[in-house]
Amino acid sequence: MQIVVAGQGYVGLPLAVRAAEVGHRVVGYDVDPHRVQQLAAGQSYVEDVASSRLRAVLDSGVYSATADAAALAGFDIAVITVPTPLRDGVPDLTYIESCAQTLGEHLRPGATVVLESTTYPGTTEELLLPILEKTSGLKGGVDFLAGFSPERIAPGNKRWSFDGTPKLVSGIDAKSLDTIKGFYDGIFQTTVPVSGTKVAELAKLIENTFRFVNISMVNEMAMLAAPLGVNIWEAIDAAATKPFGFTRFTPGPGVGGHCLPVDPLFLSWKVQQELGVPFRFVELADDVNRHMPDYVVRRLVEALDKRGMTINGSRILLLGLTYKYNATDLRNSPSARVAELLINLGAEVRGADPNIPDGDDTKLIVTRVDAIPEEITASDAVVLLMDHTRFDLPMVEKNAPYVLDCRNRLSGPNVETL
Ligand code: SAJ
Repeated sequence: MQIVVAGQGYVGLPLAVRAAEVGHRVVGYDVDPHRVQQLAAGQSYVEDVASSRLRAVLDSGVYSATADAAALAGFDIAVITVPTPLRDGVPDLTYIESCAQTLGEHLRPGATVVLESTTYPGTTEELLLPILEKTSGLKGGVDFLAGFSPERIAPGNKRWSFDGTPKLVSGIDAKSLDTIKGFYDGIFQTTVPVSGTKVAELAKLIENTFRFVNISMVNEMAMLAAPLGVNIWEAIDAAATKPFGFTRFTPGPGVGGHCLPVDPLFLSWKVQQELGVPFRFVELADDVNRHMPDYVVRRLVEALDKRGMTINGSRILLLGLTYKYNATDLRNSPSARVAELLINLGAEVRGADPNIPDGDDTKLIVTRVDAIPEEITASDAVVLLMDHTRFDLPMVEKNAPYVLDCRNRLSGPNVETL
């Protein structure tokens, strides 16, 4: 079939390439001409899509990348995989809206549109469908089909591959569900049909809200265990020996990324809008999460104080600036807030992270350095925020005058954990 995947980011590109590999003719549409240029040149920028795979589907003519909407004409199925950020706590669905406008202008009878972008329940039928109908003059469920299928991509996850992860599928009606399920059955090993688009929209938010709330809970436990003189890491590992009814999460400097700190707030925003009541678990988890950097800094101030030093004028080295272990992404990383708090207290803050793409240097508010012995020994304190495998942790442990270890990877008289 003729497939359009609108949005060629970490969600859209893997889907587009996989759909092409299983035999569809795929147009990867993205409004960013630089991205399109890279794709057309066979250069993948997504971790789980090797450039060799991209070049193979380009060379065989089953995939093409474009920023030209005219190339969307005649699609059988269009999948929307555009970002859905929060703007000051409010869901920003403008990317979905503009994408729907563009697709609506090329929508023809018998075609199908699937939304994959994470969003609050009701978006598919109350926002996407009306735009498609208005711009195409066609009727959803009559002239064209539509549905929602959330993405479950876990970049770098070796256990669950792109097509090995069960895929929720839904439709605005039975025919839409049947068609959408059929499309994804050709790509994913397992598809899970649900009764309606709102179920699929909410399921996705439940998945990440569960994760966010539980990580925030262990973060709060870390703050409570320390003054109680209990090693939170040992206590969690002990709890994890329970073979049922427990999911192991570990404390850290804060939950970052563009999923977990964002998705749950889509839900709490919608609940507040529609029902006029707060989603208390999310609000509390968000509050705990926002204050983790403050807790990290407080622990650092206390540690320096014990050594007769003040944070003002101290030289602090942050190790691991991206949002999670081995990630390259800086979005919503707790390191930014930790650095801001330290700078406001008069510290000289440097940061080391071998995973940050050179182009992203400009986003840093710290002086970027390498995690070399000279930097470690010259610091008054080191904070291990993310324990990337590319760090030489034994060297850090040996040379640092003091380390606040947010990942429980180091030991020694100069090391304290969260
Ligand atoms: N984090 C902790 N402690 C934990 C787990 C994570 O502090 O025990 C922190 C990380 O350092 C990071 C943040 O939480 O700052 C998010 O980490 P994550 O492992 O949840 O990774 P993400 O943000 O890439 O989440 C994505 C999600 N995938 C989708 O939404 C499709 C999430 O549902 C997945 O579970 C996760 O990937 C994954 O497992 O890789």
